[in-house]
Amino acid sequence: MKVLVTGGAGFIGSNFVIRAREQRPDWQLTVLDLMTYAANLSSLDRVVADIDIVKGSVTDADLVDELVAAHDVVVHFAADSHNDNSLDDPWPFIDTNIVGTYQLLQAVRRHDKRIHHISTDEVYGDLELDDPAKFTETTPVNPSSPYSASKASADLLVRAWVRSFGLRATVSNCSNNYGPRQHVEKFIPRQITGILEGVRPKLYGAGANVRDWIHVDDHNDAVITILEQGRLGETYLIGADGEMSNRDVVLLLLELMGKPADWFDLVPDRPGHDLRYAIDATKLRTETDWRPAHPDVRSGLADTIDWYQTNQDWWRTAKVVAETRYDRLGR
Ligand code: NAD
Ligand code: TDX
Repeated sequence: MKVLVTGGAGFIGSNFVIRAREQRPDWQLTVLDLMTYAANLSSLDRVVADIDIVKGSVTDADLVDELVAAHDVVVHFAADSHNDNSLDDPWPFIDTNIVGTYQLLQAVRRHDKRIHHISTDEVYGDLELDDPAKFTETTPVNPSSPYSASKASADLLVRAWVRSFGLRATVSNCSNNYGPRQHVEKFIPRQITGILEGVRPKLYGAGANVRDWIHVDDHNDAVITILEQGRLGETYLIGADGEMSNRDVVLLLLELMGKPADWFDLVPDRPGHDLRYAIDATKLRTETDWRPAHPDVRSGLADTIDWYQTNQDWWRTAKVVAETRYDRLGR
């Protein structure tokens, strides 16, 4: 099977390519990636001899058409992905996440291929902290930020192309991922690399917001499972019951990294900050044999800390750029 992986030099996409090489060695993989600030080509060092890499944009209709025609399946990770950046400059989110998805859908339709669209639980908005409810596939979309609105828009385009044109597509909405090769602008790598540099973790607001953490390999195993066992036209929520407040994540990182429990700062909150995300993955668990292999966030975080400690060349330059941006945003 020839698989086109968009955004394959980013966090989840690069881990997907590495995982797919291990788990499905007969797949021929091509990465299409614009190599924005969020990409790191060295994430693919381990597999570079076995894959094709094309530098280009999912918004480039001619390039997308040519690449889709030459593959059987598209796994669409490419996106601008950071909420804070979408509040600062929304346009790249509209362009890549909405227009880019449109170009892929049109090419997949023209050439009668299959696409799996990667999305996020953020399209459903947020839940109250004390609400026992979780998101399911029937929760109405209600996005809060320019980023999540652009992802919800892309999800709706996929659904419309399925209904109107019979497109062979599936969608997955996953909760917050953690693991190796995540950009240092994101919460967990920002705090781990900060602690390694002697900088106290920074919690937005009171640190009470809750995220539902899943190891990136569990997300990618679910994507492989949906490609093979998912029903066409369906949406699947992916999550591993990893709800934690941001404060509890920081306390765990401090403990694992040998720092005192009060060694963090509260900083100004993100505007429109979603309170809580939580995933009910019953549909995925019922319809497929996927089960998370890393349900223990504590041991997953310990491995992630090791990775950032061992791979400082991977993140040092990006760290300076990301913290300069945070200084400007006052966070
Ligand atoms: P990332 O920012 O680490 O990687 C995104 C990649 O897409 C980068 O390599 C970037 O260069 C590439 N890209 C950006 N614009 C492009 C364009 N126009 N054309 C081609 N490539 C382009 O993001 P990530 O965290 O790996 O997220 C991947 C996908 O998973 C996104 O669609 C995101 O919405 C979704 N998702 C992420 C999470 C999470 O916790 N990180 C959770 C659920 C869903
Ligand atoms: O320094 C920080 N301090 C802090 O308290 C940062 C960077 C974040 N936070 C908080 C904000 C969120 O409540 O931590 C939580 C996680 O923040 P992010 O890593 O920015 O993730 P989030 O906004 O939850 O979105 C992530 O999960 C869903 C990904 O970035 C998205 O791409 C994905 O769709």
